[in-house]
Amino acid sequence: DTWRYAFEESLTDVQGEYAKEFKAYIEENSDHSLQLFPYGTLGESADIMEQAQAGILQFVDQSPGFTGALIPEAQVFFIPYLLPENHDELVSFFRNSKAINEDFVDVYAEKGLELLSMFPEGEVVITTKEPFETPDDLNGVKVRVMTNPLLVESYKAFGATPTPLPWGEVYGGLQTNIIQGQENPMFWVESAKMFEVTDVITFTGHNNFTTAVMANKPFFDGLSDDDQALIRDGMKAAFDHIVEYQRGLGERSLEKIKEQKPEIQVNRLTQAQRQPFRDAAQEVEAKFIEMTGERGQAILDQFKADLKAVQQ
Ligand code: 6CS
Repeated sequence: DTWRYAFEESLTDVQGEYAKEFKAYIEENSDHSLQLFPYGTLGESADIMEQAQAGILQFVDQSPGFTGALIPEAQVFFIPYLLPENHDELVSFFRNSKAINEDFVDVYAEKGLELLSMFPEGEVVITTKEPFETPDDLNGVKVRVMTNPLLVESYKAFGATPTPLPWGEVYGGLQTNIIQGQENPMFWVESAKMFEVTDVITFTGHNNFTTAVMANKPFFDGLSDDDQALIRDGMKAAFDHIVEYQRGLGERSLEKIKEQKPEIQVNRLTQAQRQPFRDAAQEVEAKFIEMTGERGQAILDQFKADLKAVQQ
């Protein structure tokens, strides 16, 4: 039989590399085959999620950035300055976190989804048309964010005017100046040609891009123990691959951008310059609790405990 797996990026982006590794594992170790559907073949992120919930797709990669309305707790990934900047700590967090590997599994299950893996895609940078150093500089700047209520709150707290949009509207929106900025990891700024429509890349250190892979739950529950184990092992193999694949990826992507656009401006905010953005995190955390209540608080507490464990 053939299983269908859709994701939000192209085959050569991080989600595509992950999916290819998973496909290779499944096909080498079983008689099942996997059909991959990259971004653009089945619609936007919201569309592929619907198809996975309906069982038209067996697997879907959707980033929490688009899952916020469906699963409010998944917005925890958008509290700024929560995830570690250090790659090894970050990887260890994703591998060992109880919040991710147990608590979120229950939360996604309520929506008919078997959460199989969450993994980081790289440090988020903000690209804009004009440089900024302070929240004041962002006053009136329309920054596109994924369609996630907490991400909207973050950018309000950062002083900007957040504009939630599906991915397909971002390039054109920047080109026509409907928006003047966006945030994404560096590999995406390069591969999706964000550098063509924005002129300044700013490192604020406020987040790493998280994504999630899940299966349609009735499909997964109906599989034999062997097939379930096969899928879990394939996910582990893909996770191991993707975290190694990402070493130095941001730097390599920046070099490629500079080759194509030597005049690109790159600003790394100093720790002092980051402080007002860091201070905004408290406000965003309070909004998260407002939106998610006791369950959100419990996930956040577990999340922080898991972070502490890897940062010691
Ligand atoms: O910003 C976005 O919408 C997209 N960014 C990444 C890194 N992956 C997929 C997503 O659609």
